[in-house]
Amino acid sequence: MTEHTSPETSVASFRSSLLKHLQFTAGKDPKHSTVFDWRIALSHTLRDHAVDPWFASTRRTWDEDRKRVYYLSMEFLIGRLTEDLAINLGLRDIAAEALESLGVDFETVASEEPDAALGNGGLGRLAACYLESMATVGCPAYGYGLRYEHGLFEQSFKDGRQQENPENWLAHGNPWDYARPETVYGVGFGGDVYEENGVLRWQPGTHVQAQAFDSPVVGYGGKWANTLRLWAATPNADLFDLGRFNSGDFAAAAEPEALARSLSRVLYPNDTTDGGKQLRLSQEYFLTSASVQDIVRRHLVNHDSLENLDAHVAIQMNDTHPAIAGPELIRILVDEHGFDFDRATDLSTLVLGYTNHTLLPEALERWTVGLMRNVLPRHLQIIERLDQKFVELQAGSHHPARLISGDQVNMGDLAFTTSHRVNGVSALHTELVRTELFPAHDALHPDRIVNITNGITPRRWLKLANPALADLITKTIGEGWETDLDRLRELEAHADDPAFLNAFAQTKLAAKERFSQWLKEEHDLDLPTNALVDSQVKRMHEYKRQLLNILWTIAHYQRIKRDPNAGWVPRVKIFAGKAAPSYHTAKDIIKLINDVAEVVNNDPETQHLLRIVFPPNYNVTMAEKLIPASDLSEQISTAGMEASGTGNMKFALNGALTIGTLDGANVEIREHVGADNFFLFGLTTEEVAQRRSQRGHSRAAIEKSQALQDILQAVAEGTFSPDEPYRFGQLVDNMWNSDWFLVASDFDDYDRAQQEVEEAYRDTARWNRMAVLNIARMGYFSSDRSVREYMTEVWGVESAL
Ligand code: GL2
Repeated sequence: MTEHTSPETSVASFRSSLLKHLQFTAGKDPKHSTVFDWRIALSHTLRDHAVDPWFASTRRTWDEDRKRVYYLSMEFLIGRLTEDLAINLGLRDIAAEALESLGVDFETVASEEPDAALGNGGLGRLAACYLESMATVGCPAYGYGLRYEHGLFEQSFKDGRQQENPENWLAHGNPWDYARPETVYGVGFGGDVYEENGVLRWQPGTHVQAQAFDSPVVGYGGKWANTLRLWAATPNADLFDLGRFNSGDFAAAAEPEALARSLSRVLYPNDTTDGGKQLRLSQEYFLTSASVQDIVRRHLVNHDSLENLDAHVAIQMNDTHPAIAGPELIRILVDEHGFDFDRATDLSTLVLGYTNHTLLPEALERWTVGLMRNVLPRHLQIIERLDQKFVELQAGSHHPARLISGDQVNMGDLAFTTSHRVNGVSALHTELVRTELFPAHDALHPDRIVNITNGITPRRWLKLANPALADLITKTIGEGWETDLDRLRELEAHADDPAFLNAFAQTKLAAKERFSQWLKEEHDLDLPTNALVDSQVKRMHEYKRQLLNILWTIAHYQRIKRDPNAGWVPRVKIFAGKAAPSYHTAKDIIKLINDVAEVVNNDPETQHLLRIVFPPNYNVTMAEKLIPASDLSEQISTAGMEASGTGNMKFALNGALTIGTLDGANVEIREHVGADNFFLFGLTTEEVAQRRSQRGHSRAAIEKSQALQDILQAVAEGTFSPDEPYRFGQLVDNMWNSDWFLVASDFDDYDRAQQEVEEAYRDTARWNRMAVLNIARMGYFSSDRSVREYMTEVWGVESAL
């Protein structure tokens, strides 16, 4: 086995590799090198070190004919890789020293890397954490995704409103991946199905080529490495019409090429909603088909049949996006390898697993039968047959669940029927998946649904993001917590030690200063470091209730104005997050937050006690700076609506206390850290259902709350939008008359919990003790634990370590 790289690599040899790459890869001499050149040299030097463990792991998997996991995901929200890889290879300090000896600063170079933002939010970041954990625990695996030319749009604010600008992470190339021009598959679209000698044949109307790009994913300690294989749509050379080009029609000549490329051109910017667009379905099939073809080809390299596929292959569908994997695998088995339909279905089901990430009806993908027929006519036939089988299985039921209902193909139901395991992502969510989403399926297959609570990688989210805290932990309990996060429990013994609590407070201050400096440099924003930092950072969505937070902030502001000397705890309210470009209400809420910030931040009476900071373009890199600097984590979604959340875990692991509802993984976080160390408020899932069924619930709630009436009146009167007093009329109107997300119903209890926060924070020792207990008890939420559960409960794969 390849050893941890660090002992063998000296600063001197790292330095000479850097210089070699600077000269031969970047083509520069040190005297004339820019930060970009140094980044190219650094990333190539690090990548060189990844190759040995990568080859060794791949070779062992082949030699021992190990079962492999294939993680299919439309999103991998990776962020930057330089420091992550340096840490996992044990080269972080060596790289920094080598650069320093050349007069170059590691952080400056690492900060030059653009974020790989190939994802929208939690679902995509989870996939990235799981990749890193699979490599760390030695699970032989491939991540399969799309190599989008443009990741998630960049957000800016113009007059406080969100603007979307194209993201261009590949503009200067990607130093991490290897192009594999020999690994290409044709992916078919459209066309017809016809019969030939009693067998059905699909003759696609067009083909688009998928080309592989591979990056090594190295686990912590460098003992194992897996592959992230991203597909890019590459048009055949013959798609370019040279005749037309020569005759001067340049645009038309390039058109077929452009169309083919569109499959990996851009990430759809919708978080938990779906547009139902043909291009999106085509992207999903493009990813799935190329991956399944690749998996089948790899299996056949050293097995003579596909009969034993399930012994060697586990395919995980990250949400319904790759749900066409079932029909695709069945199609390949039946049409190309002569399998009987039922046997092909059984085998596919043994191979496939499906993770559900949301209950929101708008997120459960449905495609019209017409669209399916146009794009994937053979797959539609297969789905029709699966639907028949599904109805037969439910014999006796008057309203059987269907894969196709009316003119809609239900991808969630399809994913369920073609998987041997279906999992939710927190205990509460899994229960709701069982009872609300898939009760008919659950009755037929009571063992199929399992829970696997999400996790986060402690390497990126503690060691990399919070070096001061990570050092304190290592000094206190020694090394090893990075791969055995339960060891953080040992910190509990220090939770009453004033010296330790003080040392913890110093790490928090250091993180605040770091973030404050970054905010100044990047966004010219001021963050006081002597205040309680209260953060809500995530996608903008009504169910996440940023509105509840900003309305409370208005109440807090009004109270400070009324009584400025009441001993208020200075607070900074941080908001960050993007709204889907067509989600108008979410965009109005962004505008409201920015408008309130404008008034509050410019009020000399309150400035020293309350600030609102909303940096644009929240991404992984910002999260790495912001989360460690936070004292309070806002996890305030309407109960029953956030499947899990993972930001909640990152904050608690970094010693922020949570103010939250009994939703998603909040429930389990509270159980682990202890109810005394968590600020709970709000209706429960059952109460939410009850409340929604009461007519006039929002009006009744507002009429009961003087605070809420005052706030809504201020907003409605244009206190925060003097140039356009009725700007937020719709938001206010909706609060009185509908309020599906129960902002009004939960307001007073949230207010109460915020008062408790205020009181707890005044007692510094008590607060720090609570924070330390949070850190100490978060071991369960390591993504290593989640991945090991998938390995035993879903994939049937053993660690190679
Ligand atoms: C999400 C859920 O909304 C979120 O609660 C969960 O933590 C993540 C990961 O399981 O998945 N589902 C989803 O579609 N997105 C999410 O973040 N985008």
